[in-house]
Amino acid sequence: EPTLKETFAASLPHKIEQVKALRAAHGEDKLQETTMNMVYGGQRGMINLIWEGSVLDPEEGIKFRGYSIPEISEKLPKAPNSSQPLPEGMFWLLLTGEIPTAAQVKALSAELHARSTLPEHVSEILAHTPKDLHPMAQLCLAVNALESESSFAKAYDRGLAKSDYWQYVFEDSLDLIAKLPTVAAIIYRNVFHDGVVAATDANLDYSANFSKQLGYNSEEFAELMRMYLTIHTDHEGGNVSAHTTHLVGSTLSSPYLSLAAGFNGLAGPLHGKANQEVLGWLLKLKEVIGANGGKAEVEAYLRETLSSGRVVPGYGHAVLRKTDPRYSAQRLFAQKHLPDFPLFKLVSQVYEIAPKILAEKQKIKNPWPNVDAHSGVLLQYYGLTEQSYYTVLFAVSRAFGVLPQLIIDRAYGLPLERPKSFSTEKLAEKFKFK
Ligand code: FAM
Repeated sequence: EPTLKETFAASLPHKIEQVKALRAAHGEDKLQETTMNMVYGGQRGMINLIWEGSVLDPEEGIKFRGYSIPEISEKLPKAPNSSQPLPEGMFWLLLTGEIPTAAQVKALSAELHARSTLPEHVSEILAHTPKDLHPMAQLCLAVNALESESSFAKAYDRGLAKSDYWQYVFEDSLDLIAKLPTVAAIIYRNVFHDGVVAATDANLDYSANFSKQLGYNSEEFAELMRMYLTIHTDHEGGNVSAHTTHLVGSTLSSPYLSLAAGFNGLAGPLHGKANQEVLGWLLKLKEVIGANGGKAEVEAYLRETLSSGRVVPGYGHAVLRKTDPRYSAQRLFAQKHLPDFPLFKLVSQVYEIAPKILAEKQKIKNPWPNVDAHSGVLLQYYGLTEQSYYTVLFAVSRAFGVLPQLIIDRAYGLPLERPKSFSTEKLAEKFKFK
């Protein structure tokens, strides 16, 4: 059976032709009208990126190459005795648009395992990093330091034809995904435990090995990781981590530097750090309402958050207009594995109450929960209680979603990204506004 690289390479000529033909037929047609509010409003709703892996429907949620989350859970290959999809298969799907066979995914897992060794200087940097430096800042340092391994940067320096860029970006992407769990586990074990990272096993899948490296050996935790790493991969191109990786990559910075830039964006509380914020917010809620808290207390706590000018973390979305299917997937997991866990019950209680309260505020466009409203509670159940670490797990998964597009960007020969900006003065002049 063909490897991932062979499968992608075989599909490429047709894809490139398709793009060419589409542009020849409609290249000068208008896509939409843009308004000044879009420019001042963080470009909401403005179509300005190509992203092949997924498209987000405001009502239906994310579709990965046309497949919904329940569909990928059913169709993607699984580890023995597992009911969760393997993120390795998700990477294959996002890059090629095809569902891989079980044997293809097994071979990819083995290839990632073979590429997972870290250069010594990266472990050394992490060993000398202060423990109170946020784990996401440590991750960004380490991924930048991995630049030493970039085959793309080296080949580019030697002189590389544009048509060959993608092959090196592919190699770097696989290396990066392979090395990230070890980097992430070192950070976790250094900051919160004894600094010792368990050895991996070439026969295990990526998530099972990552779980072991973090120090969690149960099969159920590996199941959680398989789901977690699959559903956090990709969410269209416009979110900050995806957009940033793509933008920086357009300068022909290596995949290492591009992904590190994306991770810097993921670290923000309105993006990936919302999962940490949610946990803090929930634990505070638990403390405030005590053992006998009911609906009225949860409602009061929500109103207090809003009236103090803060956001309710884990709720709302820039594009989605209903419950995030990534939230629903995690809820199903919780209903199966931890139905009686008090923090899960609290999450469910907030789900019953928060949308109504948020909907009262007309400015909030989406009162429903997003992916981050649920993930922390699942980790808490299995003992991974260190909230400041949560975004690092998100980041490991996000690499599986943004690197396929980086490979595609170079394979399509997409140019340097350089939108046009205006000053307020210039805009006023355009509308003859005084
Ligand atoms: N709580 C309170 N206010 C909220 C809110 C929430 N959960 N969601 C939106 N708003 C406010 C928002 O702050 C804005 O207020 P101002 O006009 O005063 O600035 C107003 O409602 C309109 O915002 P919007 O158009 O509904 O949403 P945006 O597209 O501007 O922002 C989010 C989207 C996700 C940044 C926003 O909903 C939010 O801050 N949510 C809480 C943080 C969070 O959960 N982020 C994670 C998002 C997740 F999907 C991810 O990236 N991992």
